[in-house]
Amino acid sequence: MEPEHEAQVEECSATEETAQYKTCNDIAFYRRQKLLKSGNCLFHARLDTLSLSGNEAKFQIFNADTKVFLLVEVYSIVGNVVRIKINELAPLKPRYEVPDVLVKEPLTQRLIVLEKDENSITLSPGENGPQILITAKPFQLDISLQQELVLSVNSLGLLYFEHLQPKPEQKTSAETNESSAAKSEKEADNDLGLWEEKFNAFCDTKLSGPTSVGLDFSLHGYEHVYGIPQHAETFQLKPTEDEEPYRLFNLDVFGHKLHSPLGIYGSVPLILAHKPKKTAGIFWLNASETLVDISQRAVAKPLTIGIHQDVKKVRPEPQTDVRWMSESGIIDAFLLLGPSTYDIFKQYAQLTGTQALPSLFSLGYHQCRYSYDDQADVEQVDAGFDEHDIPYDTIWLDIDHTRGNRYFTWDKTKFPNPKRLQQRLKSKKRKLVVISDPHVKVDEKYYIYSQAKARDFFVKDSTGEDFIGLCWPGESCYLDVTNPLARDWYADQYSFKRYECSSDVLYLWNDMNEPSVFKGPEQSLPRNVLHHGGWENRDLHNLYGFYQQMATADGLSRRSAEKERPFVLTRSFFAGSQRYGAMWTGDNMAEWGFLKISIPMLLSISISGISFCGADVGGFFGDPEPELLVRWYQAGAYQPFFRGHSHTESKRREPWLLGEENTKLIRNVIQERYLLLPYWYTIFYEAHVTAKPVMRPLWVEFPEDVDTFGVEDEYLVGNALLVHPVTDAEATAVTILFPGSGEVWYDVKTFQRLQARQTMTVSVTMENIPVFQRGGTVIPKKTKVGKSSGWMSEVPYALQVALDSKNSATGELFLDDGHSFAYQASNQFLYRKFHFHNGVLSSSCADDRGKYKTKCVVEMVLIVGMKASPSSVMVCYSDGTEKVIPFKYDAKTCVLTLENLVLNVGNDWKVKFS
Ligand code: NBV
Repeated sequence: MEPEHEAQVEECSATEETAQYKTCNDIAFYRRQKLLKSGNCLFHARLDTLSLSGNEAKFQIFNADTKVFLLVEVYSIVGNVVRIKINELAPLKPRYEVPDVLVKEPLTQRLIVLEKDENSITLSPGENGPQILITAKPFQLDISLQQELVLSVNSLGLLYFEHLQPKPEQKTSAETNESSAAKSEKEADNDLGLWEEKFNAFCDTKLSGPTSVGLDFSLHGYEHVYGIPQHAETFQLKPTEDEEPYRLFNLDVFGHKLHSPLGIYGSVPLILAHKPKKTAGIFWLNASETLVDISQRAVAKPLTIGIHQDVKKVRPEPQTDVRWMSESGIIDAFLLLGPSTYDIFKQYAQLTGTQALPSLFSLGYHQCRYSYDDQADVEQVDAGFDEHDIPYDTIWLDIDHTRGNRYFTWDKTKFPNPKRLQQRLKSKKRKLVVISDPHVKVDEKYYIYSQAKARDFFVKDSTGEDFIGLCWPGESCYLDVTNPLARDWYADQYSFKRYECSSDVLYLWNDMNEPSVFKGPEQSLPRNVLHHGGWENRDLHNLYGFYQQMATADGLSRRSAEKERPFVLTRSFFAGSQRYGAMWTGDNMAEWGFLKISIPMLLSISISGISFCGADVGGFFGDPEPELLVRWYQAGAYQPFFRGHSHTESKRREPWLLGEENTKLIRNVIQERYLLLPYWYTIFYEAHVTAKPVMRPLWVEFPEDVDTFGVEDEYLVGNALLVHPVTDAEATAVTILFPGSGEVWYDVKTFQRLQARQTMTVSVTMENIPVFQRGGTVIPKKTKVGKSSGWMSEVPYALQVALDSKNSATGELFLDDGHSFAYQASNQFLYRKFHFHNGVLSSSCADDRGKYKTKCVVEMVLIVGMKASPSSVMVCYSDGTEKVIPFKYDAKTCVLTLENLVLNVGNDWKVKFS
């Protein structure tokens, strides 16, 4: 489709700098909820209403004050998850229930009554399943697993539920002959923002009046809590008493500050609590603005639980109370009972899905800038990588590649031949990523606008007209991506036929999808704009970016008839976004503090299901000094999504612009990333099938080591690499915790062996950052780098075997074509296991469904930590033949090296060291 030529329309000159953001006291539902004090629960359960039918347990609870009945539904989901839903028994109209986030209706089990007395009933799906104790007066739930009380619901009595009411008649004060007392009562009402809420110049009128819900959860024995991204904050969540609560409300916060609980671009309402050996989680499925209060205390606990408590014997135990407060919707909470950390990841993934398997190219290095000037500029940058011998996979085009910020179009003065650009990139086995924002320029001549308008696919204002806001193109409408028909149409716009000059090497970037509206309340849509089904934005605000990325990813899959895997980067996200691609942390600054905080921010996102995450390398705003830029590349190379990006006013900073020495340092680390691509790809596959995060906090791998619980300056990549990026200027040393008692760690450069558990100060130079391989692991690598990941598909592998204290090691390699769905559709993959034990390294099949054929071979093997030289090394091939081969042994480093091997990756073979 060739859109008609249009006159250049003046673009929006608005900037984001004027936006103002709420603090909690500006939020009316927070003020209302905070009037409810703990220990004063007005809800009573009516146990006589309990019905158990199918796998569902239902009963009513009653608010003694408002006389409103609520319906509680309890489900036991297979695999130690309990779901609690609370809604009005008879709402005036339906309340919003979040669709599309759960992958499917969870598989439930039948609940039976285990015990019963006047004031309580215990339900359970069976002997080893969770037990749910329902107490009637006051209403409370206690959930235990394997005889241990994990969490309590409403034990602080903070259940809060504003039932829908008809709007009170508006009467003038003359009509009512209003007294001054009545007036001040009204003012107080206004202050509670029941039907109307003011913030600066904005007035939010509420279609349904007050609709807030809230509930408290007490996590027994837990004092370490994590999750609820996205905040530019520490990894471990802090108590919020006397502070602002953590806010989950997706906003484009221009120049966001460090260490703030203010919500930024995306949110995942999942909190994890960890104590030695055990992890628990709460997933609060609500897409409206949500505030989370955290408080911690020590409580005296009886030694056992349930009716067998021995109340005389007590012990102090830590407890974390988590209070969730949302603006609208229903209460729908999933209690993830673990008990192990990896069980929690599985339980959450069972609900919201796992990380989509990225195409191999997207794990390489991405070069981005807001914006490259024109086609020649892009071609020069591309050539620069070859000239400086730096591998990279994609170059990105920001908003200025379009005609007046009309997405899906090209500014032909700057990009006269986008097809040729893509062909050139393709010939170098590289890709192009272009931006596509959800705002649509109001312009009848712009086909995206006119078609979406004709189909009624825009978000409406409260009067039912298309909402018009300001964004990059000037006056803009916003696609209602919550409408399945709009998504379907939008996905189609990515087809090769419709998207002018697009080809199969063009991939996508969804930005500004909180969505961002210049001069809008908090730089976003007014909460009373209307979406599909008549829902207000307040009901589903946090889902907007999730839906845009879903539709974009769908469009990319469809354009290849579902054969090729999509790549879509999103700024805004929600629970489940992991199914659609990658996210990045948005507009950070070229400052050391932002480099440092990228680690806790990415850890929070990673444990919340989204493994494919990264932060702009170099910092988006400002100009990093060379040292900071180098350190950022060194950190970014060991983070899942690795992209250099900079603002339009920042100086150019392609990797070779800061002098020979810095170019070398950056080249080295990008090359290191490329050598490690087989490992990254394998751990992404693992995340895809088992839900284990790619970037892991130490406590996930060392769940019993309390000292790891607060660590947020180092982390693991997969289970094998311990990384401690340098995040301070002029650092000459960093202090590293080597976790795991009895564990062995090896410096990946020097092979120095370090015995854990210990904390050590390790000196650093500008050459590299501290990275250690865990003894007991095998890391698959490539032996050479190429211009891009595509150049490296035939390059032989190297196996880096690091021995543990028992002289053993294991590791995996996942391999397929790197880009299609054939691994799923026709088992075109290989999943191999490498095992070193009793002096034998073996290669075997880890999944016998895999049928992928490859000529690729393992050419090199490194055994790290081999204390003595063997006298001979022999290879046993899959056809039964054997051959003694040469080897090198370095007694100083204890490293044995085998070179020039020809061991097919797809075959079983053995190497014997004797
Ligand atoms: O599209 C321009 C930028 C983009 O480069 C950046 O990565 C986004 O986070 N975008 C925000 C718009 C506003 C930048 C000030």
